[in-house]
Amino acid sequence: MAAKPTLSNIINAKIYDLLDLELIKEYKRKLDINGVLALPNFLENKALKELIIEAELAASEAFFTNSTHNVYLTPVDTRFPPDHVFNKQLVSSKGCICMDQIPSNSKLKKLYNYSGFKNFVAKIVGEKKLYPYEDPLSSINVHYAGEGQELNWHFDNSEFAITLLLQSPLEGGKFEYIKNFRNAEKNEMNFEGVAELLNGSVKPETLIMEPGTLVLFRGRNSIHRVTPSIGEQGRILVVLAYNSQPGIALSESARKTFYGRLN
Ligand SMILES: O=C(O)CCC(=O)C(=O)O
Ligand SMILES: [Fe+2]
Repeated sequence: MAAKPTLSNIINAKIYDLLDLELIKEYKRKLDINGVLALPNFLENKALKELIIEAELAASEAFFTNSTHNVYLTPVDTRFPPDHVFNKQLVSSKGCICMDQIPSNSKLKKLYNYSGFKNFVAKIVGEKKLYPYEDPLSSINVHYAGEGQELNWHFDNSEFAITLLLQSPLEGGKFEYIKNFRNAEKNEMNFEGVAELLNGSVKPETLIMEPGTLVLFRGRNSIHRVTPSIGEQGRILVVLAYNSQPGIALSESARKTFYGRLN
């Protein structure tokens, strides 16, 4: 039997053995088939409670954006008419705090930097090694969605995303997605499908996740959104962002848009 990894005060070691290669193989298979892998109760319960308190303390420091974007997260393209689905503008609104606003002794930083966790994720997503972002902001973000705030339909730029849900709103705040809805590598944008989704004639799937769930998601070709939060309690979600190469910073324009600053 493989030795248990450390960090058992953060990761729920009763359920998750990060060194179990058979399990990792199964997770990889699930992620490849479904485009998404949800690992419930990944966070140890006390750590979850501590992280919620830590996130609530920092919430007043969050940078709130109300931005419009197309589903492809690209600028308007005048080769398409303004009412074309490529140029259709959607509104997203959420608050965000960055890596540099997270306390240095935070369990989020311990988890993010823990080689056992990085190796576990790397094997599941099929990368040799994972590296942090070069800029001081982008590696860990905490997202807040208060009453009425939402993250509208989009495809991610990054190939995979890792999130940890800390708190759900009483209603809403649901993660909806459709797997393999375009093919970015072949430059197939699926305008027809996207138009049908936006006019409501295609129904997405909903990913059920409880606080403490770790989600691995391939969002480049799977369109997704988070529905508006309803009720006084906001949604709090952590994004753990890695690169497959060292020395990569998030673009200045993206940092300006999402964080309101460059460093
Ligand atoms: O909040 C979520 O669950 C997903 C976040 C997301 O899609 C993103 O940051 O691109
Ligand atoms: Fe996304």
